[in-house]
Amino acid sequence: MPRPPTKRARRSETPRPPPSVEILDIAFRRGSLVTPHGRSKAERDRLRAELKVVRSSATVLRHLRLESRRVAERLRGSFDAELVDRTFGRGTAGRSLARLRHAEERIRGAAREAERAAQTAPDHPALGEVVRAFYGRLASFVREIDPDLLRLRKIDRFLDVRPRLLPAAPVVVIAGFPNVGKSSLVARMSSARPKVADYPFTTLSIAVGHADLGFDRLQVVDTPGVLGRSRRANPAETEASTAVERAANAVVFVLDPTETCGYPLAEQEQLLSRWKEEYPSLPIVAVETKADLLARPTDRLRVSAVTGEGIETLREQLRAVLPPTPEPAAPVPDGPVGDEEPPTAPEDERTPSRPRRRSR
Ligand SMILES: Nc1nc2c(ncn2[C@@H]2O[C@H](COP(=O)(O)OP(=O)(O)OP(=O)(O)O)[C@@H](O)[C@H]2O)c(=O)[nH]1
Ligand SMILES: [Mg+2]
Repeated sequence: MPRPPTKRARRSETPRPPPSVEILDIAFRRGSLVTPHGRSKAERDRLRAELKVVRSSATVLRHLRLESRRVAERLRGSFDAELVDRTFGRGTAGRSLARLRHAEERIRGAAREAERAAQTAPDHPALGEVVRAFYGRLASFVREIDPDLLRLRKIDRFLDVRPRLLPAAPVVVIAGFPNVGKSSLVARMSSARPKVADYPFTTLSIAVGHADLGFDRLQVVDTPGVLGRSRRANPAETEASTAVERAANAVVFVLDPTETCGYPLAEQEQLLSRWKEEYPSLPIVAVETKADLLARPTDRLRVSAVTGEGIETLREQLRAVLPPTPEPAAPVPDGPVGDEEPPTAPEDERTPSRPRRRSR
């Protein structure tokens, strides 16, 4: 006998009503719960009509603010704003937020008109007509922005699972070919514990760890391996390049001279040269990793995520190229990766000297 569908399956089969249905339902319910006090019946009728307008519009306005507030806050951070632009289309989130604001203004205007109409309505039926007409306008204003509410909810869910970068602490992005040892280095340098494995494309999205640089709380961003071939960027690469262009104060470019990663050193060097050309104002510290496996003479800093060789020198080199944090840094949390408060500081309070990609 076929099993009855589970609760979760039943829930996913039932399509959720559009946001406007939920919001209006609550608003009309709150409107119907008014109990006016007045000396005469006529006075109570008028007051009831006015309260219905006031309560229902205030409920809708509160819900619209709740729907937009979190996204609007996160979009103040340049990294999140750019990531959302690249993922959902440039300006999409901003346009939806603007349409919500416009709807709010129209609702306020309609509520003011309805309140005035209720004050001069001659009798009970006329008051009923005022409330009916207002409810109709309110419903159409909210229904019109259903696509925007759905889009903002989607963006909110997307941002919820993205690592957050604090605007005030410097950011170092760890980059290089796949499988060279980026995540191992991030784990050695910071609080992040990314997955490390002996095959390429282990890391599929950026992750943020924290390190104490002595004077500073440093955000260390692990990225998926970049091959440097010109092709359409996948979501992981979009995230990584957004982190470099919008958040990085420096890059640690990891080269694997042992070539156990599976990519020739010459190819890795070519990518490094391209990065230097593309980000001329960004300090790029090139390191050769897996120093425990190969002792080859080099002018670059040799590091090993296994023995810790070169890690302290790398920290010193980063200290030298990073701008100091303007305010005393908060203590480094022990929590999971990317669990910080959303960035809320305005653009001009952010750590200075973000690089800009050279226009091609
Ligand atoms: N001996 C040695 N092995 C290392 C070192 N660093 C990384 N490895 C090994 O190299 C392999 C790849 O390491 P990851 O840190 O996952 O490399 P990744 O660059 O993050 O790889 P992707 O996320 O796939 O791009 C793993 O098997 C690591 O154990 C090192 O310093 N010494
Ligand atoms: Mg990795």
